[in-house]
Amino acid sequence: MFENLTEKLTGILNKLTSKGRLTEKDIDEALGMVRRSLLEADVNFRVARDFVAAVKERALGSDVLESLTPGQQVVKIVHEELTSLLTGGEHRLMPSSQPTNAVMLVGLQGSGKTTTAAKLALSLRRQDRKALLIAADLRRPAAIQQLETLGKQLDIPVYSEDPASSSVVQVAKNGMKRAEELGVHWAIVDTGGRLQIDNELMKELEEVKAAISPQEILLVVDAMTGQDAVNAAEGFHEKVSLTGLIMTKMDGDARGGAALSVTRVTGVPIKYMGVGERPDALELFYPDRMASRILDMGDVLTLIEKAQESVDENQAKEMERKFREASFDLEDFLTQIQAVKKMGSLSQIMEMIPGMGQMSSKLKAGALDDGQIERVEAIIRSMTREERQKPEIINGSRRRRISRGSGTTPQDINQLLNQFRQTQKMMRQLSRSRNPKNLMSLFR
Ligand SMILES: Nc1nc2c(ncn2[C@@H]2O[C@H](COP(=O)(O)OP(=O)(O)O)[C@@H](O)[C@H]2O)c(=O)[nH]1
Ligand SMILES: [Mg+2]
Repeated sequence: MFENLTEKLTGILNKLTSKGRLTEKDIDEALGMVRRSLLEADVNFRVARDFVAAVKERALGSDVLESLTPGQQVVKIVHEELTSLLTGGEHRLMPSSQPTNAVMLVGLQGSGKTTTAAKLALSLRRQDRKALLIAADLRRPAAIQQLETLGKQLDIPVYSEDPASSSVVQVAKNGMKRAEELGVHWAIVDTGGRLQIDNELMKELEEVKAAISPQEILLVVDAMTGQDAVNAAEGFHEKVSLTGLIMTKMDGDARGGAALSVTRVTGVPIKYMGVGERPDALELFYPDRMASRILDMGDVLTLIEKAQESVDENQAKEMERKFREASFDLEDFLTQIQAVKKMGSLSQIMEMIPGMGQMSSKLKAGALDDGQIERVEAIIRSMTREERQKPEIINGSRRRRISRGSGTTPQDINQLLNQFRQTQKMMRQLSRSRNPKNLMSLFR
């Protein structure tokens, strides 16, 4: 996600931080490039313009240029402004006093509503919130079946009716009744979509809305459609008053423009994002973490959460402690690699590790393949326990032994150790900050 944008922004900002002193002209030039990168990423031009203006005002208005680390101050401002760009109201599902609430998913055909309905139910179950899926897309008989299949796979109940003798409003109402009987916290209503916004569709959605008064109306938008996604969001919001957005297909080569513009344009917060086809490929949306990812400052918190889902809880707690204390060794690295394999796509995981975002685009370009991961695993396996815990003892002869044992070259081993040292350094800096959530401390 966002590889191109990340590469460009980090390039521009690294150049700034490498200079000791900055002039107004330096800032102007850098921000001009930032603006161009945003436009190339398909960010709405007004959003890009205002963003750059806000950064510039802050960068020139305060003592940034006089500070000892002007470049880093600018990075900090860019991070904060990106966070603010992505922030809009309540980013979590809104709780209510009722025991059973409805979330209605709306969107254009193919945006990912049905898939996301199932993902959302699964994600809620992981937080001990039960859900019922309601199949209220009667346009295509296959849609009901698709939801039923997903429900069966994930062991989540699905409410449906024979489309020949029912209506969307009926299904929604009866589905809510069933949800109350079952005592589930959330009824997730999957609705039909069209290729374009049309009156008939909007009327149908308004009727469902009136019939069940959903707590949440979430628009499911395909991030790959760029500015069209933003236009769709404006259209839906006008008709049915959205409470939030779910950006899907963020795993694809979406340039990022939609995600970066949509909240500023509509005022509606992104609540989740879809990052793959698998049922567990749905992530909560956190503006600050996303800003960190875009600037390749990593997203260690999401990484830890992912690990918690795939590693058992004690192991994850231990891992988190090690992250914080920076006592993470190669042994843990190996455990992590194995957990990562369970978590799914490696490139997604890498995006969350500080400084590794660039690696992830290489991975996608095929330069870093699963074979290389196997190699890393083989290298660590060929090390003694002591070497894994104290990699600094690995000297020339140990290096040769390890490379023979793992069928790799001493260069491969150096490379791995360098990477590992970098990661460790990041963690140490991270743990030194009072608030480990504050990744910006890495830059102070
Ligand atoms: N790669 C990827 N594919 C997705 C994601 N969400 C949905 N899809 C795919 O998009 C296609 C359309 O999804 P579907 O849920 O049927 O869309 P609907 O018409 O809005 O209900 C399916 O092939 C999904 O697997 C996502 O986050 N990432
Ligand atoms: Mg569907």
